[in-house]
Amino acid sequence: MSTRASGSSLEVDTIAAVATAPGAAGIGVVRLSGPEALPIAAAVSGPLGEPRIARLRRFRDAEGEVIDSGLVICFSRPNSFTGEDVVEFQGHGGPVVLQMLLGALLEAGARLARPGEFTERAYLNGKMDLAQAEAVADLIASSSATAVRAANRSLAGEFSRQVHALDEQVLSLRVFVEASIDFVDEDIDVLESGDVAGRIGAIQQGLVALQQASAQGVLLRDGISLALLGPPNVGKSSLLNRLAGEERAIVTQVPGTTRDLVRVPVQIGGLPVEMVDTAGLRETRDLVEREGVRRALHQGREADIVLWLTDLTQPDVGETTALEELDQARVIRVGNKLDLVSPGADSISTLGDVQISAVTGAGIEKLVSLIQQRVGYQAPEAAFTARQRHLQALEKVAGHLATSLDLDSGSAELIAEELRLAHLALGEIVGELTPDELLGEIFSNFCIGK
Ligand SMILES: Nc1nc2c(ncn2[C@@H]2O[C@H](COP(=O)(O)OP(=O)(O)OP(=O)(O)O)[C@@H](O)[C@H]2O)c(=O)[nH]1
Ligand SMILES: [Mg+2]
Repeated sequence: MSTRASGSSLEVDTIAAVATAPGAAGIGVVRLSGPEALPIAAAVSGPLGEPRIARLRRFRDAEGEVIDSGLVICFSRPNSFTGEDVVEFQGHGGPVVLQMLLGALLEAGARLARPGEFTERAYLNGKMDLAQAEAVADLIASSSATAVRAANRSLAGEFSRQVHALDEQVLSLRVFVEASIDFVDEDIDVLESGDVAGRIGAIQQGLVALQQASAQGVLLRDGISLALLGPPNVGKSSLLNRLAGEERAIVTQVPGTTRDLVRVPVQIGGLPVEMVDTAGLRETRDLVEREGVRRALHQGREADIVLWLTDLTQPDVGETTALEELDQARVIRVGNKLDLVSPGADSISTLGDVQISAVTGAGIEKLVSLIQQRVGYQAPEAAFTARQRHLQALEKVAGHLATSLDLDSGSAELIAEELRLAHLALGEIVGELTPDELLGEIFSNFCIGK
């Protein structure tokens, strides 16, 4: 589907950037796109040959000195990523060599690309819609295999298709309601006639399904933050290590071992999680530990989920003021050291939401599924990635549909207006009606070279 932002005009500069990550690597890619891409490339590499055929060439600077040798491939418009003439140089992946190659292209007439500018051009040239362009960035930033698969589905247009399907329903209803404006006399109820209310209800149902799927997509893209909190020595660092699958934090029998925050990215059933281990909470005169406790409390307030640990063999140790101050919807109480408790000890079963042993691994699966439940993650099979921005737009749509049903029934004009606004909000997602400022903000969050 070809889409184009209203009001945005295509720039005609030819842009260039290093497309591969900084650092030393076997191969590095420099990308060039725009109307002068072919002559500029030829100035550096000599004749390019036919499109899509890789050629081995020497890359030279303006003085004719060899910078590198490697492959050059050109793509003629519109059959390229951006829809413009594109040339890719595959040279040796050293940071200096790539900068020198880039410098030669700039000297030959290209301009350094802004962050996300290649993808922005792909969008402006109708190669992909806005939700797909965002999926390019999300694919690159994916931190779990599930997130990669989901981003690929968005990139292939799965999310956009569902948005369009909903939009078509809104539009056809809007056409019907607008047509009735001219004919309806005062006594006829527009909501009743043609089952407008019923059709709005059906759209609402589809919308709720899309909102739920998108919320999963946002979880997959953004992940969650999870803080481990509790008194000293209860096994917070041991649990961090167990969930990370490696020894990331120091564990000793000395209370007050952890002082700094220890952050470890993990994934739990495909859900990206940033786990943060913290200092055990207690009153202390030690300056360093006090700062650790302050940071721990701060982290507890910031995190999406707090695992509050206690030692099942000493359930009454440790103060609970900090626990009570937390939003309980975000807290999961975890009783640890289950292996030290003799089976059948009565008080145990009621301690916390889940009992585990960080040492033996008992109860960890139950803990993991509690975490997923608490954030509403369902390890979706055919998920797509989505962004907070998309959720907000869908929320707007829901608001307009609800208002249209609330309106003084019979007012076709007002219903039509709400449907028009719902259509605009859906258009924002795929970028058909997205304001330029928003576009600028979206693409500026990409890296240079994307
Ligand atoms: N038997 C048993 N010992 C555990 C378990 N979890 C932790 N421990 C032990 O308890 C002690 C403290 O563990 P840590 O993981 O360092 O505890 P912490 O909560 O991070 O402690 P601080 O960093 O001091 O706040 C260590 O000796 C661990 O081996 C468990 O599930 N079972
Ligand atoms: Mg610790």
